[in-house]
Amino acid sequence: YFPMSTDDQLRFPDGFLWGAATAAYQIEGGADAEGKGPSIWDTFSHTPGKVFHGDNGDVACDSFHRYGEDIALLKRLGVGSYRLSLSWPRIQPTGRGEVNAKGLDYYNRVIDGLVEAGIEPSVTLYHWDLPQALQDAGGWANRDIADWFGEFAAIAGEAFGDRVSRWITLNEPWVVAHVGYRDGRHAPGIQDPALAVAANHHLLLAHGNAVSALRASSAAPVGITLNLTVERPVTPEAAAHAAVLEARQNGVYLDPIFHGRYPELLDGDASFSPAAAGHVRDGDFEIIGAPLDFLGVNFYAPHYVGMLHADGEPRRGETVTGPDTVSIQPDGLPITAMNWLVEPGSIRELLTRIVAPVTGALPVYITENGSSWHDYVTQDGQVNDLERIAYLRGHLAAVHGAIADGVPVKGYFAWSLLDNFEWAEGYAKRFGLVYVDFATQERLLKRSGEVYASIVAANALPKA
Ligand code: GBH
Repeated sequence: YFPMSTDDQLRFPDGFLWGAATAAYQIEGGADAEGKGPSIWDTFSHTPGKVFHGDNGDVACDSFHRYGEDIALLKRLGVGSYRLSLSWPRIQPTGRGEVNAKGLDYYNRVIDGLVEAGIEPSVTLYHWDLPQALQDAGGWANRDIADWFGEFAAIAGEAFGDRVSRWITLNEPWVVAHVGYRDGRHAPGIQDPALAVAANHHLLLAHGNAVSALRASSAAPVGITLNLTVERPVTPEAAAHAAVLEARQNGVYLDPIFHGRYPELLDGDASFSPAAAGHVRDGDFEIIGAPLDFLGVNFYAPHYVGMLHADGEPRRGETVTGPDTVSIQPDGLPITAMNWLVEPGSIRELLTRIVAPVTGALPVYITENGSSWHDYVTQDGQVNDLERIAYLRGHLAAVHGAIADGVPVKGYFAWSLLDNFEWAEGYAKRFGLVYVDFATQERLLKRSGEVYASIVAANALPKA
């Protein structure tokens, strides 16, 4: 417990790390600048019909050229850390062998700029932009990628390891495997459960190899970022279904990393368990279980799980998710522009019920949390994003609650610093604390950005 509240504010622990996050493909642009090779997101976004409005990341927020403005915005927010990711094909154009010195130069400029500004670089090695040449060799479905990724991690560790404050090997491996190879809504756009379950296992092996490679070249703490789900059953019979959904998303990553096995609940399910699908070889769990310094958690919204009515017809607010289950949007909860629920208590539930029992005393960082709304600039030149402010305050209060419960949450990174390329949604969905006019690349701090800056400065959340 810590001296955490007065009548009018919730104080965060001393040294709590405040941050903001982005990802390379979502902000950089410079798609073929200075020797960068193509990534699967270049290919996917240039394939008609894949991304809303035909948008792509060729220019994005042009951070390849405007990173200095981004750093100035981070200073205005007053954050202690910036979470950015490296574009693998900017550094290794074909993903193997040859290193593009100009790619390293770009990240050296960014990292040096951050350090000079007193902002700790928190660097994600992989946030979804795989070199296309590796996809052509099978991508995450090819077990060899564990070695390719280990080499890339070694290159990054040697180049930047002296100035990076913390490393994150992978961003959301569940999304990479499930959305990239099962649903196909993300690059590489494959719909094949067998490849998805293979990717799940190879992502974990790659993560383990990266941890070792980073340990050899950098003293900075190393972790992984998982997007964990909270599945809330609305009836007693739905509880078993909710547990399976959590095992398929949380257990398949938490259990191998922290317990050296895949979830028992999925035993025999070759469509979701890499063990059942026969991918596990001797020694794999030793690689996957390499000790970590922290766990990164991304969280946006909970899910409510109910049983499909006997007549097989979904009711209002229900979406059929299986032979006898539905996902429910309960009445009375706000819904973001992404159609995601707003229920701040769910992040506290995630941390106390799901994370802490697995990670114990290991430090936890919220590496992404945020929301998308229909932001616009008013005539007097402001973005009055009151919904984002409410979301931010609600979730920070809930994180504070989790800390009071004893969960060692050491920091919080808002998603995102900037409005940016929101994957399959293109530029239509804005998550930034900073508004970006994509026609002019002008950046404008939203009211949520001002509120975040005041929370960061106070290391406390006003209760009002
Ligand atoms: C993160 O992914 C990404 O790391 C980041 O790049 C991205 O910009 C950001 O989120 C915003 O999307 O079943 O309708 O409730 C988050 C991916 C979001 C995937 C929540 C599962 C559930 C949608 N996850 N989503 S729903």
